[in-house]
Amino acid sequence: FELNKHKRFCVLGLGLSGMSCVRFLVEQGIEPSVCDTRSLPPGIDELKQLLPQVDLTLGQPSVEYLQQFDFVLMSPGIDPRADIYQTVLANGTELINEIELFAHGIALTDKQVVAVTGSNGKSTVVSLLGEALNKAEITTSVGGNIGRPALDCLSDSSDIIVLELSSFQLEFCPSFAADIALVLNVSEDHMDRYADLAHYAQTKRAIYQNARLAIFNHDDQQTYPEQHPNAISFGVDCQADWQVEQGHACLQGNAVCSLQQSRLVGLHNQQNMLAVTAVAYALNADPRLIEIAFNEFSGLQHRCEKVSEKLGVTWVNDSKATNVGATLAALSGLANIEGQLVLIAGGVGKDADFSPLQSVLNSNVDHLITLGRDGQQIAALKANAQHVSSIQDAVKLAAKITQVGDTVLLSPACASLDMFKNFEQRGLAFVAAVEALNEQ
Ligand code: UMA
Ligand code: ADP
Repeated sequence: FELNKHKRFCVLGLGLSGMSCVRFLVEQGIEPSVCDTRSLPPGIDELKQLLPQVDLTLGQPSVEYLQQFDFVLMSPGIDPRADIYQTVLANGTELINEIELFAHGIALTDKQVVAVTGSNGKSTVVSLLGEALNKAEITTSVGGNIGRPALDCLSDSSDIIVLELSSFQLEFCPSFAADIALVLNVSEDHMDRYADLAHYAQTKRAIYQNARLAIFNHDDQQTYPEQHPNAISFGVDCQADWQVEQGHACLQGNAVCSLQQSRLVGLHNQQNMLAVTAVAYALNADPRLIEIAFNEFSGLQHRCEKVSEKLGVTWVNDSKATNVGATLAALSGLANIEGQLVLIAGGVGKDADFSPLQSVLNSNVDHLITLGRDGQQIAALKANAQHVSSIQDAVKLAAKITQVGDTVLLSPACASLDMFKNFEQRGLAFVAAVEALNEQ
């Protein structure tokens, strides 16, 4: 489509993404209308400052309202399957999103774009990739689902933009073309927004459309691009182009950089570093500098993060584990610990099937404590699991049943939104509850 003043745009949803769309359109000389179903959306003050006379509608929009626009910019948090959006679409209004605007904005620059999706590991990979490329003096901005809107990165002076993209962000952006597109893995998540796993996986694979280079996970069929002319893979499988051999990221058997000094633990993080190496290498980053970035990176907060040794127990905050795949990765990373393992899990399950947790809950986990809206579903998978009503109670109970040398892991396999603002707040509440434990 053309970014044209004569077309009518509605920005639907005034969160981070919606506000970045408003700013971008205003810079292009287009004044959009704005709508949010909430009575007090987060971006409202900024909006009123930027566009005091803006046409703003709060509350659920009607079909008649939306139909007056040529384009409706859908916020990632809005479920497009609702009848109203399907009706509007059928009547000729185009549904697009921030990433579609990004595709138009990037075309006016000579920047390159790396786009990363996957069910787990996205934030770790884009952060580490940003560090590695900047270390290699390839100036890089990192944005997207990680928190800084993609559109905001366009005004940076960097040569590369690395975008973390969620499946929601890949839904309405037919013009988006990454230079390098990477799908890390696909496991069940957001089943409350997709018909089934195949639909969710297909949405993620849309990241490969028009990409110059597609990078996929050889161990995970759901990540395979369909007939891409230029695709390479990483994985444990011996047919993968990139593999870890003797602690090194290797391309077709040739060692490129060492992963041995990295502080990131677990097989999943080895795969994350392998994927980062594949991208950075394709951008001609110096492998010695990639390796230095790996050695310096200590991991992100709330991802299998060791937060305390209170009472002689190792307390691990993995609050970002908002689906089953992430909790499986955490449990596999802790498979060889000495002492007992207590797992705290539960929250909003997003219609997930928790049964893949069952065998590891019974082999690797000594005590299971659950909480939150769907915690009982996880508790049902293990005998003697205990359900509690707050994170503080979970921590106190964990302290009671552990001894010096044991480990307590918060890895919920669920979103936090029933009890917390977000996963960060949940992780911080866990840490505060641990700190509040009485030493004697
Ligand atoms: N909402 C309404 N009415 C509206 C618009 C939104 O009720 O009219 C609700 C949504 O249902 C949602 C919440 O408001 O619960 C936030 O939605 P939003 O679309 O306003 O979100 P933004 O603030 O724009 O943040 C979005 C991403 N949010 C979502 O995809 C839900 C952020 O990812 C992202 O960091 C940001 O854009 C910048 O790109 C967050 C996320 O939870 C971290 N992502 C999911 C995940 O990682 O699993 C996909
Ligand atoms: P995302 O941005 O995709 O949510 P994060 O890097 O924030 O990914 O990590 C989210 C959760 O997934 C954390 O619990 C982390 O330990 C786990 N994780 C990270 N990388 C992987 C991976 N490659 N496979 C499975 N789980 C992973």
